[in-house]
Amino acid sequence: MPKVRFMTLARHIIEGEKKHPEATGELSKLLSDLSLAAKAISLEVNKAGLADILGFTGNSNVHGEQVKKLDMFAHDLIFRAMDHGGHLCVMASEEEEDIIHIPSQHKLGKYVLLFDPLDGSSNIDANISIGTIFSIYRRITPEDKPGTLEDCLQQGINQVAAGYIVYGSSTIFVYSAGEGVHGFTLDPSFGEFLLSHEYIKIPKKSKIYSINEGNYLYWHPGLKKYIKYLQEEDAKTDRPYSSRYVGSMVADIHRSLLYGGIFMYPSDYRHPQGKLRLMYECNPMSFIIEAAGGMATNGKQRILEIQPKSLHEKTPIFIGSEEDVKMVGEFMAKEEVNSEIYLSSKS
Ligand code: P6P
Repeated sequence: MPKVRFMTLARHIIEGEKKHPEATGELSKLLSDLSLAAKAISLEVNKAGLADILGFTGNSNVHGEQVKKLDMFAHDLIFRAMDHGGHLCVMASEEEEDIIHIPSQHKLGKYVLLFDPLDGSSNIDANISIGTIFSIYRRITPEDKPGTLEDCLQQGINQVAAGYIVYGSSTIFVYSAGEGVHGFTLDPSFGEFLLSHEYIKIPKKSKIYSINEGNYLYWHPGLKKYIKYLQEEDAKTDRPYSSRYVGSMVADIHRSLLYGGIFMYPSDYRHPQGKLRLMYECNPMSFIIEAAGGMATNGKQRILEIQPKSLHEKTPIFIGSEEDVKMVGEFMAKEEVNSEIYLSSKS
């Protein structure tokens, strides 16, 4: 990894905006506000086992999933960090069924923030890496009124910035605002995110695949053949691949970004749309991976070109090294079966 400049996240964001004379600095401040929330979440995640905030709140989120205290903490913290900066006209979160309006006493801004406050939260008690994912758009409705659902339901290609924070052995803030993908590692000794990975590029081809093989029975026939292909021995094509699966999207995709790899959460006949959410998981991650030279599809279509229909809609996702994502699409196209026959199949 080439030696990077001694630079904070805040300084890097400002430098990035300086390349755009028309920039108002609002995006810089928005991202800086987000990094403040990330530092506070990191502190709580790292002491979760001690601060007795583990365990269920007894509540459940809009998807009926038991919500861990840390989920709620992260959601509330991001809201409180972002609601008064004057940069946003509306927000949306995995933890809230509807869009989140900016309190009337605060100035409205031109941006929209969608976020998953704590992805992978089912791993919290096992001390496995978890993360925050965020996606930022410019509003498309008139600027003198509160933001609307229409401002939130934009195609991923319209994102102006996106990123994630992975709370692992260290806390890393990864973002792109269209000028490359950059990573910043939190130095807890003085509470700054310092540039640690500049202009990250994902390898075009890898030898790591990441998928929950427990669902093998329910997969598309072409996906079954693809995974079996990866497990065959052939030195010329770097096979067999290694299998790595954390079960935390941010951790699995962060590893794929740095080492190369393909992460897959496909549809299957139990979950025709897969499990992961388009707006605040798949779109931001696809924005990052494409900005790093990778690829992200739903098996047929570029994720960023999917026209959203609802805030919490799910999509199958195949994301990572370009050649690997292309190949799995080819395997599935070859085995393409009529969806009625496939969905009713039992093997
Ligand atoms: P499964 C975590 O619960 C999550 O939402 C993602 O972070 C992760 O990639 C996926 O679900 C894991 O799902 O079904 O393999 O446990």
